[in-house]
Amino acid sequence: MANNTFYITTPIFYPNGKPHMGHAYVVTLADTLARYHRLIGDETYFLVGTDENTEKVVQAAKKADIQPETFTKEIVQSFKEFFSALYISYNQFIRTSDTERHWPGAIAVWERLVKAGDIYKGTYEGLYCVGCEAFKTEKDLDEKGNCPEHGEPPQKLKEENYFFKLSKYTKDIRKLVEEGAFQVFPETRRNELLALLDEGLQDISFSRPKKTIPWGIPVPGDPEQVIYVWCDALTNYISALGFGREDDHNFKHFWPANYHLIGKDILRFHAAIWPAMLLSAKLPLPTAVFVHGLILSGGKKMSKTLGNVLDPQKFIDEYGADALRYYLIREVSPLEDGDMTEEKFKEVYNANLANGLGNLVSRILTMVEQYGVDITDVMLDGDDETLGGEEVADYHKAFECLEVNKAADSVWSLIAFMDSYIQEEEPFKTIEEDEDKAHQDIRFLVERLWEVAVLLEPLMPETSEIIKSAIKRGEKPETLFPRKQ
Ligand code: ME8
Repeated sequence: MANNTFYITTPIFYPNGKPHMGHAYVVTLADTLARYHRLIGDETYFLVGTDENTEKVVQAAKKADIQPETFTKEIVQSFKEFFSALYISYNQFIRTSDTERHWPGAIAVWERLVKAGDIYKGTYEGLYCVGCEAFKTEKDLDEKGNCPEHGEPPQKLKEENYFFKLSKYTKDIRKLVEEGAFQVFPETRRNELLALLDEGLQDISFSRPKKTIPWGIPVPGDPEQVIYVWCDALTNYISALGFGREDDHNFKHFWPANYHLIGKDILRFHAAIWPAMLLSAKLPLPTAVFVHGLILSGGKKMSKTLGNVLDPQKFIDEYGADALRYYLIREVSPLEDGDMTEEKFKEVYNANLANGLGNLVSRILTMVEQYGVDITDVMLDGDDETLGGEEVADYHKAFECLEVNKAADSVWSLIAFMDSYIQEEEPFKTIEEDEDKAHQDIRFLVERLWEVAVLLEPLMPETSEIIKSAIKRGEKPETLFPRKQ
């Protein structure tokens, strides 16, 4: 029987600075889901990338006094190194500056919109926030007339642009959302979208003058205009699969996506503009958009002014990538905003990793070594009939609802069960008077430990490997937490 396909994407990030904790969060969440789907046998494709043809990037390069090409190349390299340090198992890293892989798809979509009669020329007179890379209206601003997100006044623009007939698709999108053919999770975000659709969508500017974004994708037939950042960026999800190119096998195979993972800041783009573009282009819509919460620090948005910005690389260097992954996955619910401080991080690191999982692994394998327990015939396939059955079922259920924090909870329930098993059965004592029973108990614990390692693979891939190889050797790992001495 053919396996299911599973296609998951993250937002493509602006390469105007180094990766921050929010980037670490969404790629870890997506990676955990991708690894889980590989674990259950789905043919999985996981896409990440960078959003480069933007004014924001042009400005940052100018400030650094480097050509945008060189500037982005360096930042992209740092993103790739960061993803690799965090064990992000992406299948492709798409760059929107890639003229071979991305541009044909973006141009092909534009041409389809034109063919549908949905692109027209007009004059845009209004406001633009470079921070958001988005057009604004007065009601989007705070009382001082600033963008609430970036604290700066937007630019005043008067430009001749091409417009997209977004208004035409309000009803169709609403119907698809209500029927469940296009899903938006969680419920709060779905309601937010429905409220937006109730107001009715306005036509939007879909191109910018070339003089503003000198290196964007030229509008077919009008070299003075470039395709507007969002029309360009959103198409990455299909251009990366080969849409618009001769080799479109992956597009045919993996599209529509199962999930676009996004933050709530870009809901309108993904849940209104993108589906409208796909309807206009007569292409299938993604099955679902999943909107995760934001990571706050000490209850506040991270900002340089508040001095509460947490650098993900620092956590990887000090505690190891799996410890950071653990925090982001278990201590933050993907459905709500979550909080992170170094203090809280250290607390759960000590309680659940060093003294929790680390201690348990060490205790069990020390007994194996000390008492010469034969674990070669212990079933090590991880899916045998077990007392952990209930936890395993909960784990799968949690993943189906994308509640990765609950999946981690069920692994830690299994860990707690094993701790209490050792406490109750006391194999370290019974070894004196009933060696057989002690060996049997320890073998049972090793079986469960293997199960824990299998279940941990999507969440903490390195830890999973270390535990498995320690079991295979029958020796406790040299170091689990901390990884670095
Ligand atoms: O918006 N907590 O790129 P971007 C959790 N290029 N996640 C956060 C976060 C936080 N505090 N801050 C950011 C863009 N994120 C566009 C996207 S897609 C076609 C184009 C995550 O570099 C969250 O997923 O600003 C958010 O949507 C994304 O980073 C924005 O990244």
